[in-house]
Amino acid sequence: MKVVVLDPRRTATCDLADRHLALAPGSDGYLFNGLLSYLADHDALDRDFIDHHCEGFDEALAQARRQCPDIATTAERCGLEAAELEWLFSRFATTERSLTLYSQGINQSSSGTDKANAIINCHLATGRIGKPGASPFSITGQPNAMGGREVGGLANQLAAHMDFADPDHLETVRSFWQAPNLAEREGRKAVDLFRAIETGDIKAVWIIGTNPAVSLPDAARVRQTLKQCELVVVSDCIARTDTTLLADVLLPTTTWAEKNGTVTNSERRISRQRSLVRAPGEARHDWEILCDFAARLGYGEAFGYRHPVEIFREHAALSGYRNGGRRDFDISALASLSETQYDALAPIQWPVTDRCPEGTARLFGDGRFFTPSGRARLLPVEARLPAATAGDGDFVLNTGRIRDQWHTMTRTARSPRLLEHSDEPFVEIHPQDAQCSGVGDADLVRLEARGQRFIGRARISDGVQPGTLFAPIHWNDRHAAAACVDALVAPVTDPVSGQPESKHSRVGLVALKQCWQGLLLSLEPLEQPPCEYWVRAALEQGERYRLAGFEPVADWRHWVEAWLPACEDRIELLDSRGVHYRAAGFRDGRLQWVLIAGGDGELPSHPGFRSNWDGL
Ligand SMILES: Nc1nc2c(c(=O)[nH]1)N[C@H]1C(S)=C(S)[C@@H](COP(=O)(O)OP(=O)(O)OC[C@H]3O[C@@H](n4cnc5c(=O)[nH]c(N)nc54)[C@H](O)[C@@H]3O)O[C@H]1N2
Ligand SMILES: Nc1nc2c(c(=O)[nH]1)N[C@H]1C(S)=C(S)[C@@H](COP(=O)(O)OP(=O)(O)OC[C@H]3O[C@@H](n4cnc5c(=O)[nH]c(N)nc54)[C@H](O)[C@@H]3O)O[C@H]1N2
Ligand SMILES: [Mo]
Repeated sequence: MKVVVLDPRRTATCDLADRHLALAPGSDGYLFNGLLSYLADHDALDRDFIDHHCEGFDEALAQARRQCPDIATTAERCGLEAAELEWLFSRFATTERSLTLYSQGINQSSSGTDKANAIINCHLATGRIGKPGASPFSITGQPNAMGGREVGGLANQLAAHMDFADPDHLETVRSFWQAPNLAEREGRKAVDLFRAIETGDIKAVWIIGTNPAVSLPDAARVRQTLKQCELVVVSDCIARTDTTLLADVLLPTTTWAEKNGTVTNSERRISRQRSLVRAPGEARHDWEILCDFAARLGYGEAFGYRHPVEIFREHAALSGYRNGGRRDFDISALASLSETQYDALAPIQWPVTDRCPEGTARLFGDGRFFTPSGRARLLPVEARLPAATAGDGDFVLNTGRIRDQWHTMTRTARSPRLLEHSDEPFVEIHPQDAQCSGVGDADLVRLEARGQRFIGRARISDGVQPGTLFAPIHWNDRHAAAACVDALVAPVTDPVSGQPESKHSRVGLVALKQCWQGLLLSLEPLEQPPCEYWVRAALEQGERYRLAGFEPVADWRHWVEAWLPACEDRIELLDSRGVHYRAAGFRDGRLQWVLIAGGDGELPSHPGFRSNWDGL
């Protein structure tokens, strides 16, 4: 197997790859249009498959040729060497078993659906879909992203993958649920939803299992909007998040390990999730809260479920209702599971119907697709660069994940072990840019855009391209002074999916020169530190802060007293210049906190202070 990574930036995945093509940010649409032209010119099409199982091929190819007729043009558009592309295209053309796996580098773009279509076009044109080792494969991110779609958890879909635009689908759902008032139009997608709260069109919002104050573009405005909204209800399993702090009503929920139900992964595999531990405190299951809410509205009878299996059976029945093989999502064979059978359900891939009660490992292998004609559609793609490539700021900011944190850190930041991988917000900067901007490795830097800022530690690396920066999405106001990267991201979205362009924001970069820095260990959780930079990390016992200030501290004792919990005893050291300060507080003869502060670069090196107090 050969592995090729298409990513503007060098990532850990490149360690296992044969080649990394560092294309220009956002240029993937051109690359796949170029590939389609190449396949047509090099006799690498599957004419038989195109003729019998596809529609729209000629238009798609004509458009690809208009934009990217040859390798030279495509290479130029993608910022790659012609030889690199020749290598990739000829491999693709001659390798029958080729997979294209893609995720947010494709989707999070103002033309994300076009890019996905450009990829799918190449696979359809070669008949490489639904065959062993040969398919386009969109990797959904959330463990249950697919499951969320099945139940209609997107604003632009009905339950069971049905479509608002199809009158038959509306009628199917209306009649199944005997719901004459069924919504008939798409709802508002995330970014539009917040716009509607801002204009007062929406006055009450219920946020369940997401942290938009951190993860949506224009995050500062999202926060402001939530503050203004008349009623904000938040259901979360963690008490203090940047979003729960803005709630009028906070509903504590259970989470993974406490829940009982099913989840579905990227390959359509439905798995039982069984609770391992009891719900703590007042926490309740999300489904129970929703049913209670429905009851208060007067719909108690329709929502009188007593166990998740009852909800699952109804969900399965809807998927098969008036389906007749026309809709892909069909698990009707599971509609009569008993509670015991549900508990024992082994992982199974949908469709699961009377015709295929064991599930379906592979879709589309027979060349039949879920369109009225049964043919797959190629779509002409007019490739575009990111909307934000033009605009203020010298740098294009790319954002994404790191290995050992999950999204807004509400759960993963509770683990000291996971924080050992990376315990600070950072910014990857190309050496040339670092030099021009006067940034040294491990200096603090500030990114600016939209009147907002992000402070992180510089990581100088030739893994990012000159003119581009990378910052992680994880840190936020719970964990650091100014590290919510989405405050810098513009709310530009894809017209079809509504997905924000989170990988290509224009930002400015400023080198910061700290006047002092410090390290603090505390047994008890603390209030926010009174300095310009801080980042908090959980320890096995207590917490550790890294601190920095850009102004000298005139009186360390006063600074400490204003912030740290009062202690009956304290030890202090201050050098004659008033630069190095060490202090420790004791209560009941026990060490409560230790502070080591000093001039830049004069702190003890970190290892002894990593995850426990042993270093002391
Ligand atoms: N550890 C960890 N794992 C996770 C998550 C997590 O929070 N933590 N989240 C999960 C979720 S919900 C998701 S959606 C997935 C996301 O999984 P991925 O999509 O793999 O993750 P990202 O880090 O968002 O971005 C992927 C890559 O896209 C690249 N990229 C940026 N711009 C472009 C471009 O124009 N073209 C191309 N080809 N690439 C580009 C970035 O440099 C980055 O390396 O991860 C899932 N897995
Ligand atoms: N700039 C930039 N922004 C991005 C991205 C990016 O790459 N770049 N990626 C985007 C992507 S792909 C994603 S998926 C989002 C993720 O963004 P979010 O979904 O906002 O992030 P999470 O931290 O996963 O938020 C989940 C919340 O639900 C809570 N929770 C966990 N389990 C349960 C439960 O069972 N019930 C309830 N009610 N609550 C629960 C958690 O404590 C947490 O507060 O971020 C998006 N934002
Ligand atoms: Mo995601």
